[in-house]
Amino acid sequence: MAYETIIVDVEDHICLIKLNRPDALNALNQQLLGELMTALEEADANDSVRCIVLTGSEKAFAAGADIKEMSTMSFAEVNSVNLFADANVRIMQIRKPIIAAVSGYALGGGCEIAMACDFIIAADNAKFGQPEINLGVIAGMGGSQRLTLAVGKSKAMDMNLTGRFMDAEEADRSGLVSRVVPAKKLMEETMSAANKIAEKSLIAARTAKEAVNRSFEVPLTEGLLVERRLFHSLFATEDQNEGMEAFLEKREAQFRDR
Ligand code: CO8
Repeated sequence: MAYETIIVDVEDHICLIKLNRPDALNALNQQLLGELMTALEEADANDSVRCIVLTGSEKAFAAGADIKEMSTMSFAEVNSVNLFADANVRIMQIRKPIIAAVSGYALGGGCEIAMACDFIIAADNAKFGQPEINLGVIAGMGGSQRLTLAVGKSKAMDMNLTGRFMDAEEADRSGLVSRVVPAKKLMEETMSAANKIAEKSLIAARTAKEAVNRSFEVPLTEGLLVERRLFHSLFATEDQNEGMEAFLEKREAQFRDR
């Protein structure tokens, strides 16, 4: 499919999706969100893709929902714009691993989309924020929920109430991102992480993702039971056999996603 607001490139089992509205700092309008959802769902269905990377430009991952597009909407209109509400639910339904590579601003909906990915690798110039309060509204795509789960109540309240930005160092310290790398090395480091994931058994990678995500939804005892059952289920795969045999034979495993 031909996209106008994103650039999609599939190479060596990695699907790289680049948000591409440079004049608006990658603000998320309906078109971009629609194209992003289609690209993610296509990557999930594409057998040659084993990991997805979502990124923006050096200046902005995404500076939030498109304020120009949103500003004149009535309650009825904003209430009926399913793409806003659905976007991060649909991202959660993608079963392949997704890494967000964040450089520059990840604000409002931009921060929320990054948080809906499986983990965030931040450039040292990254800035995260939920500044919706400055516009007379609040976060609407997970910024009051996922941010609180990631960094705890005090910092989430601070960011949602004052609208202040969190820099990369604070985001790292607070657990919002998995690591911080020099801005110039962001894509190299992210693609290296994506390649590592792409080398694993896709069945195991999907299952690991499913198990971690369950921890947000269910109590610990239930989550541990789910994890145990998922662990058991992997013993029905050829990849488990191959992974363990390869270890014992001191060679690289050749996973076949079976
Ligand atoms: N929407 C539309 N256009 C934007 C946005 C945005 N979110 N952010 C930046 N732009 C545009 C600017 O208007 C400007 O365009 P132009 O050149 O035509 O005037 C261009 O991008 C460059 O921006 P600036 O000149 O402002 O660049 P600066 O470097 O001076 O500042 C900032 C960068 C700090 C990122 C600044 O642009 C800014 O504060 N942007 C807005 C950030 C924000 O408030 N984000 C939250 C938006 S609301 C939201 O995300 C809610 C999501 C939930 C919806 C769920 C509904 C169910």
